[in-house]
Amino acid sequence: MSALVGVIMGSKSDWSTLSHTADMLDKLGIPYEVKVVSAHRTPDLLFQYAEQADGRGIQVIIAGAGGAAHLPGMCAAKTHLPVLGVPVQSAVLSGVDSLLSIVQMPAGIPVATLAIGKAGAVNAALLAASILGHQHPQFHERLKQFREEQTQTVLDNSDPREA
Ligand code: RP5
Repeated sequence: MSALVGVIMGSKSDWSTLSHTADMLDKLGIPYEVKVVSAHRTPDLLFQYAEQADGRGIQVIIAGAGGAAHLPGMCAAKTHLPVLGVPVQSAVLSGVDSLLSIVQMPAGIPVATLAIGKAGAVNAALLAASILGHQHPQFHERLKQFREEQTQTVLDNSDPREA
């Protein structure tokens, strides 16, 4: 199966965060592609990527960026595909800048905004599985299995004093 999820990020330096998205997509068996696409440094590439993604079979775009994080919003402006935004934890403002840059979209162009950093990166992959699962029921099954295992792990480790 060719890639269904496009994982893009503003810089190579975002990979330490977005690699958690990739790990979870791997775990769920969802085919994806990864690419550095910068809203500011490669704006023409961003437009081309967003315009062509649908035609290439991509069904969900996960876009991570930090600081003045315009990538998810500009991507959403150029595609009808669902765009999930992951705010990368920036060095100077701890990712609050990234979060506010991504979440405050004007009515009319939505970006589904996740939490700052690793939690958001992991959850973006899980949300992609939820979205894709209607057309590809195997991803709903894997998502269900992941949730059951997660629940069991918590139940099996309920004493916080145990290592
Ligand atoms: C943003 O600027 C990127 O998404 C990255 O989080 C941040 C810093 O980029 P680098 O200077 O590390 O390339 O565009």
